[in-house]
Amino acid sequence: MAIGDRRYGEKSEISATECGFLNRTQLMEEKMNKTKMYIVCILLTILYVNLIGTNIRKGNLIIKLKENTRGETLDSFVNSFSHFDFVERRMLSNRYNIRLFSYNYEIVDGDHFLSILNQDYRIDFAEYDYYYSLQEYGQNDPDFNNQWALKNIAQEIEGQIGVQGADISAKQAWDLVQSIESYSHREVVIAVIDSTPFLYHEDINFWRNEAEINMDGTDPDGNGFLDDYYGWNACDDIALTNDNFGEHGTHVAGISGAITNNNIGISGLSNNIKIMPIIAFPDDYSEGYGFITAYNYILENRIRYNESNGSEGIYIVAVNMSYGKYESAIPLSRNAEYFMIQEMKDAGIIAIAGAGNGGRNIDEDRFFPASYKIANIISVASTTNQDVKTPDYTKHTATIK
Ligand SMILES: [Ca+2]
Ligand SMILES: [Ca+2]
Ligand SMILES: [Ca+2]
Repeated sequence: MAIGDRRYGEKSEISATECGFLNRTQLMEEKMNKTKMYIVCILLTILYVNLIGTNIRKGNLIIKLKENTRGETLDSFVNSFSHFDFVERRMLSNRYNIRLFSYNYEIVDGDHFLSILNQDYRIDFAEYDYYYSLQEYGQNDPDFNNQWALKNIAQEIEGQIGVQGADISAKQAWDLVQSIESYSHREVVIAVIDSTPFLYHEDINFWRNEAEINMDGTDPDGNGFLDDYYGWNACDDIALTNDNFGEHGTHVAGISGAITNNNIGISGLSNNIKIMPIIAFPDDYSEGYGFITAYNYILENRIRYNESNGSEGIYIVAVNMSYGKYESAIPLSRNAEYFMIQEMKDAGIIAIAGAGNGGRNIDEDRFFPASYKIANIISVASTTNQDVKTPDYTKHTATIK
């Protein structure tokens, strides 16, 4: 089961989930400033390396000399190339007699000079001095380089060269908080209301209710939901099982909750975030009541957490809503969904709502829940890897930064 297919085509509504979450947690501004400086330094380094067209540090050479090439023999060796402005710069390893030298690359071509040096009886070998870069977090996931929405380095995606930096700055966020769980000292959960994901996906961090016993008809954690070990089936208001899992639910869960830096698949937007699956879609369409049941499950568990100061309940910080309905006749308030999302705001939960795939202006042609005017809703549209809005998705309304 592949996750993250949409990464090739767009920055999906899900991909902004933690973007919103991180904004709301108000990550330390001074660290952000340091990060910006750090990024500028990296970019300048990249620019410099690009300008010289190679990772070679021109004018430097690293040479391992023969053990007896020391003292006068070393002086003689250096002097024999003095016409190239050849000088010793520093000792790198006295034990192995490895040293850094410099020369004037405007006088002699580096390749040519190395070919001469490597035939010299006084050395073991000579080589260029290359630039190294830090191994960046997330980089060992094999498909990370396709995840331009996390880091756009102008890579080519399906024949289209991206615009560098047109991304959600995920890596800068990771620099600030490499593990949300260790940062917050508690299990942090995102509820994903969708179709059933594949609950045993090897690259997704699913939440499990460890205080529950699965499928024994009991409620040992006392939250009022029997057997809610994997999550909740809001369509039928029963415990979630792994039957009939769907591609959409797995994909959406993976965008946020894929395990980063595990050498498998993609990188998740959050590190150590847990994904709580709540099922409101038995198929591609769903009746509306299931969503109210879904919101109820989220609220019951988060309010319990709040009221017990974290000793019970679940620390659900956000809910992902990659769904909606075009229905301009719906009042902007005074309906059950509006009410429940407002309650979520009061409980401390951010609601991330996709702004629709119909290419419409949802201020006029309303799409709910994205069109509700509630402070905890982040309505998210989609851009391409060239930083223009995806035509088939919503337009005019959602601002992506
Ligand atoms: Ca329970
Ligand atoms: Ca049980
Ligand atoms: Ca991974």
